[in-house]
Amino acid sequence: MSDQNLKRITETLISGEEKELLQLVNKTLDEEISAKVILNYGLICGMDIVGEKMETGDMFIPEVLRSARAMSGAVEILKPLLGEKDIKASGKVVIGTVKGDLHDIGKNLVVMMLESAGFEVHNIGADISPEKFVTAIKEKEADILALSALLTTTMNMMKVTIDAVREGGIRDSVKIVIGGAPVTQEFADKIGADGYAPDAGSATRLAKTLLA
Ligand code: B1M
Repeated sequence: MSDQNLKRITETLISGEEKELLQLVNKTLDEEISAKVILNYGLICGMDIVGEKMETGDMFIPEVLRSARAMSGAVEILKPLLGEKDIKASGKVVIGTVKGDLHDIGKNLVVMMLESAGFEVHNIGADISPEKFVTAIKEKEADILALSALLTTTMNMMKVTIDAVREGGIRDSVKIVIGGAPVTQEFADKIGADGYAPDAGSATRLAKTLLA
């Protein structure tokens, strides 16, 4: 039954039926399937299929947006049930998606995981300029700057942002971590980031390690 529910969650996410998706997520939780399983095996794999369809021209931006909205609604339901509530860490994080990039679903998942691990998180949004990141780090006295990028065309904005942090004279006071589908450890090393995390869970572990 649970496999069937997860399959229906995936299909409903792809078709962008938010109301039906939220009902299905609640029903699946009632059947004691964990939030993590629903996220990974129902929702994220659905978004991967949406991405493939977008690439092949089988789905267009308005349809992708409907799926993205439905995904965000489902994540809101799962939010209180995910995370590592019992592990408290201290530290302030400024996080955002780099300039030119509007993708924010994965970044918001990272926010959620960091918050539930006890970090004070300042989510400054998507399409954020290097200057805005620098200002936010200074204002919030952040220990960590977390940057997200989903496009190969905006990845380089991570380097530009790191350069701006250095030019702002605060590079030594903040650890910089990066993530997002096209990003790799090799890229992180190349642009002088302190770390790379492939997903929201490992972003939290990385943040804790860097501040330990
Ligand atoms: Co866009 N898009 N999109 N899109 N979109 C992708 C990324 C794409 C791979 C689709 C494809 O063609 N297959 C492709 C990028 C190709 C490339 O560059 N290699 C693409 C494209 C091309 C575009 C446009 C250019 C399309 C166009 O206009 N022609 C355009 C660009 C707009 C812009 O940003 N300037 C565009 C627009 C959009 C929408 C606005 C319609 C919408 C975004 C809505 C929103 O985010 N609010 C959208 C969506 C939804 C997608 C896909 C389908 C799904 C992204 C997503 O939310 N995934 C995506 C295909 C895909 O990823 N399968 C695609 C689910 C999310 C949970 O995963 O974001 O990877 P992800 O986050 C993960 C990890 O990456 C990591 O943790 C997260 C959770 O585990 N992570 C971090 C992310 N950030 C991190 C930060 C960290 C650590 C880990 O800090 C330390």
